[in-house]
Amino acid sequence: VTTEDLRALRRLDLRGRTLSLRDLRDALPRPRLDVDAAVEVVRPICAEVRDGGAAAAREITKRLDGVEAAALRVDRAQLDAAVAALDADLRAALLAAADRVRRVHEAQRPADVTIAVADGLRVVERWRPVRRVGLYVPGGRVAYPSSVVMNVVPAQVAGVESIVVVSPPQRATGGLPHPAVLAACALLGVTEVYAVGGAQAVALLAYGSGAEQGELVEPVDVITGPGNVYVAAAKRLVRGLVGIDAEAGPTEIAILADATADPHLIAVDLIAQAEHDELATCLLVTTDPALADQVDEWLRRLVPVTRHVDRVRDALRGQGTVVLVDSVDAGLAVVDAFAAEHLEIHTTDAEAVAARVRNAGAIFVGPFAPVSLGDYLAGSNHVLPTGGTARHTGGLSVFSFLRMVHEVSCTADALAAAAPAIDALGAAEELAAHVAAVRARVGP
Ligand code: HSO
Ligand code: ZN
Repeated sequence: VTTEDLRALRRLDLRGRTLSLRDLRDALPRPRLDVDAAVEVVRPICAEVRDGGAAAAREITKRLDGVEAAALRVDRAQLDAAVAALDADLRAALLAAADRVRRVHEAQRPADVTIAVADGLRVVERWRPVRRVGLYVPGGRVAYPSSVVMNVVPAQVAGVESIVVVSPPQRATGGLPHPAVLAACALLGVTEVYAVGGAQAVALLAYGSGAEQGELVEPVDVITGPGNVYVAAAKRLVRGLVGIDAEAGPTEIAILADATADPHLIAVDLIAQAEHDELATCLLVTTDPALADQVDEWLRRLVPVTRHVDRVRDALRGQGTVVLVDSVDAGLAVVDAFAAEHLEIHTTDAEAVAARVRNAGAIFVGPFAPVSLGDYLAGSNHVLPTGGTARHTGGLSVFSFLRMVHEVSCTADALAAAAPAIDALGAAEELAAHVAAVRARVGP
């Protein structure tokens, strides 16, 4: 790798220009992921698992991934062995991360609310957890025990009774999922783990499997967790039958910076996100062209010596962009249009600027709150909306595992008081039996 291999980041100069929201979105980088095409690929796979259960999921894994799981279910001794083999510092770090994530997510747990709507008529809003959740944990090139924490802890805090993890078997570990993933599961008290990945794992979670199909796996109510395009496609396919968190796309960072920002810190944070994926998007939005030049310079210096240089270079070349704007206000319009998974604010009065952001998965304020802190140890969740979906969706939280249920109670008098209005509404909709159901109780 030579320094020539990294040219300056692509520049988009919006100074003195006002683009429509549509044109602005089109001008910003975003890798195309064809989930629709992948849905057609995974459709027969999911059907096979629906009909053939666990045995089919195993057979597909052997056929497509070329790995044979020793057994579909990881047994207790294997989980214990993974914990025993875990490096002591990593163990302590995982527990520290889980503790912080638990503290933040416990504060999210909503209280039930009782509303006295009228004399004798009461509505209680109750938050109920779903019963069973399936968590997909990717394997292969990336195995993230931190993501086990980010998915499992909020489900536990929400009160989910049954949590199951699926993760692809690795050839290197004799057909078991990644050992750090197994250890993280066991540390958090998750003991139902299956060595299966890909679309077949998502289908297995959604449809379940009968004991006569090789293994009894009860279907889940919600599936969460990131995965590749086939996992995303399988989630899209089973959505409705089960709830899904989101289709996790390639990761993104946007940094909003003015002339007070430190170009070195911006460069290291862009590289940190780019090391996840050659499809990662790194965006710098700045009022200062000189800062952009300095960031370029740091990138030229740092990229060639970074661990995952190929991936980082591909991501920066493919999607890396600097947007030049006239003011922080104009920059805010750009970051809102982009709706990044992660947004860092490196400006004067960063907190006030952060408060004005409308669209972002998570916001990191000032020079000492890098995304890497949020990935591991801020207590915030790192499962965040990508691909612009931050415009309408938040990150994973206890609410991903809760539903609100209205509970209605009413006295005879309160029903009688409501009856005339129900008569009128029922008449307008020509639903005489609705009216009769009330009148049967309170008389004419
Ligand atoms: N930045 C990733 C999460 C992650 N980072 C896991 C390290 N491990 C997507 O938010
Ligand atoms: Zn990360």
